[in-house]
Formats: sequence, C-alpha cells, structure tokens
Amino acid sequence: MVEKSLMLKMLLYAFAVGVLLLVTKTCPAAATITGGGNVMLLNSSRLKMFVDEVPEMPTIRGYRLVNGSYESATLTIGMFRKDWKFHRDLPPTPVFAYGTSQRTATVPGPTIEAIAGVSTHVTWQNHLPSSHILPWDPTTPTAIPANKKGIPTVVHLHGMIGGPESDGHAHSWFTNGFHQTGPTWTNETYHYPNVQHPGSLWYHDHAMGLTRVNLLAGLVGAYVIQDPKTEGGLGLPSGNEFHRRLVIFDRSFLTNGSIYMNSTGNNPDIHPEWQPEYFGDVIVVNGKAWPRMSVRRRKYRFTIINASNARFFRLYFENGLRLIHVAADSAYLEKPVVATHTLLAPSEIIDFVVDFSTSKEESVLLENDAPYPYPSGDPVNDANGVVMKFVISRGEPEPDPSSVPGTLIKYPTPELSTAVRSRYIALYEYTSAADEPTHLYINGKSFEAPVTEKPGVGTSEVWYVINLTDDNHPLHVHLGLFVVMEQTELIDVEEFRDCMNRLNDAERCHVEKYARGKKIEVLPHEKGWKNVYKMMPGFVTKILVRFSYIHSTQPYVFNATAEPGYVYHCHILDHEDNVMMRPLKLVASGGMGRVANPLGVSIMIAILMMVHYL
Ligand SMILES: [Cu+2]
Repeated sequence: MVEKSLMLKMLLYAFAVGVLLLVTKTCPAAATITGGGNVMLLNSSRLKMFVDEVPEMPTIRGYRLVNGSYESATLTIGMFRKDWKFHRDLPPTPVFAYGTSQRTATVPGPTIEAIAGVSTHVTWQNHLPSSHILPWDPTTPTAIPANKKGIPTVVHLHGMIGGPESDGHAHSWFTNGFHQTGPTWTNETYHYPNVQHPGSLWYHDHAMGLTRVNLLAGLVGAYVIQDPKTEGGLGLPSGNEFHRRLVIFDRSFLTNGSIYMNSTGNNPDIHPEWQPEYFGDVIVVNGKAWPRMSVRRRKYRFTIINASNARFFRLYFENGLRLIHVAADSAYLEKPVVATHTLLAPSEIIDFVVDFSTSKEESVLLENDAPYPYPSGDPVNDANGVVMKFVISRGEPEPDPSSVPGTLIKYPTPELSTAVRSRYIALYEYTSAADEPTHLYINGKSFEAPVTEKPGVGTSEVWYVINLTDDNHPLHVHLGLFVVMEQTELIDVEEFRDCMNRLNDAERCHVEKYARGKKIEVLPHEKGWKNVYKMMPGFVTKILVRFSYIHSTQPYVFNATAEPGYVYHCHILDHEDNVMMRPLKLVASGGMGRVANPLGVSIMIAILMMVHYL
C-alpha cells in the first residue's frame, strides 16, 4: 500500500543514512560497526555480502531408534533470549531463539526430523524474559497476561495434520514457566502424529496479536517428515551435505546490532505501533546476512522456507541455472517441473534440485526481484535483491549418483465432484480517512465473531477466495491441504468492492457478474497440494480444500472436532495480527456447518461454471 507519510519517512531515512555516513566516514576501515551511544538505523550497504558461510542448523531426531526400529520420542524445546551474530561485522543481536538450551538455541531453530508413522511429542517451554525486545501494539486484539508480565507464545507446526489441542491456536498461549496461559490453553506437551505424506513443514510462534513480533525476534524453525519407503527410491540428492534446508527472511538492524522495527503506527491515533507490513533490507539465510555456500560441481536439493513477515521473494539464479521443482509446501509433486524463476510468498516452501555442474561460472548469485509489498510496491534494490552466493568447486563435474526421476509421488487426483459444499471467503482491507490501512478482515468479520467455517471431517470443499484489496495475501488453512483450481480476475472491481463493503455478501453482490475477467493459469509447480497460496488482488481464486489425508482415505488418527478448533488466515504476519484470521471448526462428518443456504451456493457454482465454459 502506498503510504502518505512515505515521503517524510524517506527524508528521515535519507537524513539518518547521511548522518551515519558522515559518522562512519571518520573510520572507514573499521571492521565492526558500532553505534556507541549514538544508535541509528544501519545502512545495509555497510555490511559486506558473502562473508559468512551459510550455517547448517542443528537437527533433533523426533523419534528413537530401538533395536533397529523407529519409536516415538518426546522432546523438550525451549524459547530463549540470547544474542545472535547475523553478520561478521554486526554487533550481536538480541533475539528469541528455539533450542534445547540457551547455549544451543539458534535462529532459525533446530530442524526437527520426524519419521512418517512415528509420533513426535514436544514440550515447548517458554524461558523468555518479562518484556519483549520489540515494540508491540496493545490496541490490536493481543494476548496480554492478566499480570501484564511475560511474553505470550504458542507454537504452530505449519503443515502438520494433527489435533486442535496441539495446533498452536492463537488463544492457547503461555508465558515463562506456564505461569500465565491463554483462554484455550490445555496441555504442555504437543502431539504430532506424523501420519501423513512425507515433506517439509516449519514451526513458528502463533500467539494472538504477537505473531509478527515473535517471529521477527527469531521464533522460527524447520520440521521434516521423512518416509524412507516412498522417498528412498526417488534418488534425489540426499543427506545433510546435498539436501540443504534454507530459512530466509528480511530484517533491518540498528547500528548496535539490534533488530529495527518501526514503532510508530501508520495511524498512530488508532494503532500507536501497528504497521501494515514489515520490510527489512538485509536478507538473512539460516541466520546469516547474505551468506555464501561452497558447493561441489554436482546436483543439490534445496528446501527454502520463506519466514519473512511480509516479503515475497521471486528467486532466480543470476546466470539462468534451472530450478527443478520436486515439491511445493509439504507435498511432493507428481512430476518434476523446471523453471528459471519461482515466487515464494511468506510461509510458502519451495523444494528444488539445481545442477551446479551445468554452471559455466565458478560462482552464482541467488537473487530476488519481487516488488514489496507484492505485487505493486517498491522494486528491489541492491540489498534486498540479493539473497546469497554459491561458490562452485573448479574443474570437471563430480561423479553424482543422484538423479531427478520422471515421476515423483502421485497422490489421488482431487475431484471437484467430491466437494460437499462451497464457500465465499472475501478478503477486506479497511482504511482511515487519510487512506491509511487500519485493519484487515476475512468476510468482514473479526476473529472473535462466532465461527462460520465448520467443515465436516473427511470432506472436501470449494472455496472461492475473493481478494478485494490491492495486495496479494498468502492464505494458509490449518489442518486442510488444498489444490488451486483457477484464478479469475474481477471486472468492474470498484463497483463490486462498493457492494461488498455495504452488504458483505458475495451472492447478493452478484459475484458471478464480476468474476468474468481473464484467467491466470496456475503454474505447473503449484498445481499440487498446498498449505498456503498467493491470492491475487482483484481476483477470485478457486481452491479445493480437503479435510482428510491426501495420501490415503483412512480417517484422521486424532479427534479433529475437539476444542479449540483451528484457524485460517493470511500469512502476512502484520495482517494476521490485525486480524486477517478466522476460526475454523471441524464438525463430525455430514455436518454442513451453519453458514449455509446450500441450494443458493449450488446455483452459484452452476452459474460460475457456465460462465467459465461460455
Ligand atoms: Cu494479507
């Protein structure tokens, strides 16, 4: 969104940078940037790129090997305040980090390795201090402990098909030592069944109104479900050396090393701190700013998780090296898909093979050209347009036993005819008199409004996601995976938006009259099962959501109808916090929920389908 105060901010920024340059000019050779008593915004060009080797995050086994067989394990993982070096020349940064101890905690946290079919139990412990390292806004719906002490946290494992009491509901938060707990908190130890398709997941904080600051502080980490039976035979690059997991995000820093977050709201009279999107100029990979990675002249597999608050990345190798996609989010693709560029919204996961033996150069940059906010914001600059550098060993290609098979893993084809109902999911942004965003809602409802989405366990539904805003919103559905069927542009969108703002009812506003514009083809590597997808502004995105496993017709091994239920939300964290999030409550099969008028919805589907095929 275009901020009216942008000019003022740019002038202030330019002034700050100017002062910084004047100050630092006196000691240009200094390797370490210190703010002294004069802390200000760090000019990211002061950080030399590619000086730190990309770390491999520590791994923790979510299982035990007993006499050669896999058995369930119980882990204890804490959240700690500590200092983290994001760059050789940046002073240590106060962060919140996941780990088994304060000493071993990392940003991102340790990668948890689970085995398909073997339960992992995790006791997530909050060891955080009484006050936050970042500014937060009490005027948005926020978890605030009764005694006003401690930092509420709760862990969501993104992509896990598991029970609601272990899903990290925004109201299930807890503070240090479980001294204070949220209204829906029930248990200290979470149960992850891992009875699902193999793939990559990630864990992160999900506390009400604090998600953006808790993730910004560092509470993110990777989780993987491995299935030796189905994956082992694929022959893809594997093992810790040739399959690398990269968690990327953007940050800004002050000269004293601390994370910089603008603490003045764009509508300070309404929300003193909340801003519609956080962006930083420094691109961080596995906890290091613009790192380098030494690779051999052969194939590697990379799983990349976008853990940014709001930044989209359109990634590409500067020399045109091809990305061979093998999975998207938590699910393998049926067939590999070759591309030169790939767009990654916050919380999306891409998974691809790249063959460095085909590179003519001895080093190659991984770059980004996604405007921010996406898609109509600022173009990237010399800082945030660069992600990392790969330094390729010299000489001839190495012997490489790995390969990319023609067929990966095929799941049953999603059938539209299996959908038991459809819903309209409309995304709204509201603005102040000065045209500054004040908050965002789904279906015009606050998070606290009674639940309206009550899918039946084991069913599939068609959701028409209507994006009435100017931004792309990555929509994430807890529990359910979905397939993106098509995206159709809204014509006369202003007229339709006016009606929706008045009536908040897609049927009464005759969405079929407007959903007649151009159709955007879903890209081949995004046609599989997804946990999150990019809802284009001014478009209706049709998705088929499945509330059962995708790899089998077996019923869930847990009670999905239990309290406190699930949520679905925009994964731009600043939107999610204020409050582009709604409850999602599973009901016993056959339940149609309360929203209803199924006849009207069926007629609407018929009309939409006719329009599509005319
Ligand atoms: Cu959003």
